[in-house]
Amino acid sequence: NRGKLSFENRIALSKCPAAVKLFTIMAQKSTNLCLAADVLDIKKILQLADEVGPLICIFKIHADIIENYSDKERDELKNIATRHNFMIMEDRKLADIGNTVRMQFNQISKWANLITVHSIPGFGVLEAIKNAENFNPDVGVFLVAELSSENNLITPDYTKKTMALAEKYSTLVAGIVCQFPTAFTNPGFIQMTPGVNIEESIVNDSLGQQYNTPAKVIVERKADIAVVGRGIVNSSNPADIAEKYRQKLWAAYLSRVQ
Ligand code: BMP
Repeated sequence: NRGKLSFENRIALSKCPAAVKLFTIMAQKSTNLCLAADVLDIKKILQLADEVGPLICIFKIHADIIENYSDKERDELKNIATRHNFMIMEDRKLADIGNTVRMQFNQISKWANLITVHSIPGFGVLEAIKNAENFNPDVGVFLVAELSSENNLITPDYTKKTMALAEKYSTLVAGIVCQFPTAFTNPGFIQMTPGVNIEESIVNDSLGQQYNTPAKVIVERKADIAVVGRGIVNSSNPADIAEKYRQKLWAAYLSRVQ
């Protein structure tokens, strides 16, 4: 039962260096909160990273929505990540043939520690990344096995086959983006679950996103890391609300492992 094991005890069960680092950060900082910094303005992104940085394990971005994201800002974000000890995730959801993904992955690896990848193209996508000439073994993949959006096209069979790929490439795959504990059993993988809001009354947005509370995703759904975007970034005081999320998520984790 992977949900009962502590993050410390799962470090030795992972074959992926990025997962080892992430488990360690979570245990050291007492946080299983990933901030989805879906903001256009690079100044706001850097400010968020600095303010919320001490409270999170992952700072997740979509680099393609950021305006004026130059090398200078990439370096600045890296410096903030080092200072506050969090990992940078590019939520690119790579989904092309292996040869193309290899080139995309190499570029993104220059500044991100974790990169999301879709399993839809099949084994070639992970094979290409793993065998790239300049592959950086410290960079980890989060494979998307389920989505949070209503009526998405992923089937139970797709999730099962995604997990077979994750097992085959377990030195590269740090974790799984999914919604339900049934997606996988291996405690070496980290379950990351988006669609989280502290307000019980907020259950969806107008575009199919579905939300659950911190307690529900961590205890019932066995998420190790909860992804929170608008619940934090739309607030006038993101650091205050992020600390509320951190406390609730960490308390839910502690109640689960006991
Ligand atoms: P929000 O909390 O504002 O709904 O943001 C959720 C974040 O998680 C977004 O960055 C989105 O791209 C990501 N995400 C998701 O919502 N559902 C998934 O299944 C996978 C995701 O990466």
